[in-house]
Amino acid sequence: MAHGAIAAAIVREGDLDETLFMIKPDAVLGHKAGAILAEAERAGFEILDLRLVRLAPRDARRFYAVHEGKPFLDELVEFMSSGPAIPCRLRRENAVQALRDLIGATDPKDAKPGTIRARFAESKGRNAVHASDSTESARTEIEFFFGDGSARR
Ligand code: IDP
Ligand code: MG
Repeated sequence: MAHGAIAAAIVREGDLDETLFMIKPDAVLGHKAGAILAEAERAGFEILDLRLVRLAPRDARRFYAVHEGKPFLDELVEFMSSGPAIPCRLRRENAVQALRDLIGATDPKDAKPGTIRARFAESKGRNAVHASDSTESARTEIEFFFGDGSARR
């Protein structure tokens, strides 16, 4: 490989980052997981890891610890532990922002047409998917599901 090509490959590699995506129980039980993953792949995300989990309420509360004290937290914990979910470790250029753009606003009524939540979410609570909101939370959330001492069971 010519020197310039190696340098270009290193730069490209450096532009890639990771984010945590999760298909929530409403979408898994609604048989939408395959279609949703296809959307992510179509948008250029590479699946680095993926698993199917049934979150215990305790683990759902730990995952959403930043929402401690919010009025919707109990409902969210109950929903997230009500059925299977599929956390996925995804990689792409500008992964965190690109995935947030792809999923759309929290409430499907506000989500842009064509986004995953506009297409697949039932409501603001049962909204089909989760995506990390920053590089820092991506790191923590990937660790939560795929690191040592993760919620793996
Ligand atoms: P996000 O998932 O778009 O980042 P957050 O505000 O971080 O939205 O909220 C986390 C999750 O909590 C949402 O995806 C949704 O499932 C749930 N949630 C947020 N706000 C409400 C609400 O007002 N009612 C019911 N559930 C909510
Ligand atoms: Mg959030």
